[in-house]
Amino acid sequence: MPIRFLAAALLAVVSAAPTLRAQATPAQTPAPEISIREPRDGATVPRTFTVVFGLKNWGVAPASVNFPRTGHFHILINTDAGAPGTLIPADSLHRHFGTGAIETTLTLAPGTYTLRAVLGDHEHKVISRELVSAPIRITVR
Ligand SMILES: [Cu+2]
Repeated sequence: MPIRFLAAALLAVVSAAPTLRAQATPAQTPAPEISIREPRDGATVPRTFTVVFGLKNWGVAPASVNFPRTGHFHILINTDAGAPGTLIPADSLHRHFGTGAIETTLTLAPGTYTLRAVLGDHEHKVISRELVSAPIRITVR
């Protein structure tokens, strides 16, 4: 009996789907989301640790590739990204992953740090604020 109820409920959802689709704007594209999946905010990590990037509704490409809605990751250490269109510096606080890497290892001296992931375009420029992650705070022991 519960299965029959579930089937009826599913049928109702499927029937409603064309109506829902008709209300969506066809040209609407989902907003990109960027994050640092690992380490977690507030984590304590060893001097050398893995960083895993997260990205939704956007693509990853090597720095040399100019393709719409793609970019490569950067880690910003104890600093925020500039405005969209700003060149991301290449120094100890701005690490570039121009090969298209989606995870990496970092080695930092013991202390407390704020990390942000930023997707940059093929010219290493900030694309948009949506492609600057929320900061995470970590302690390196
Ligand atoms: Cu770059």
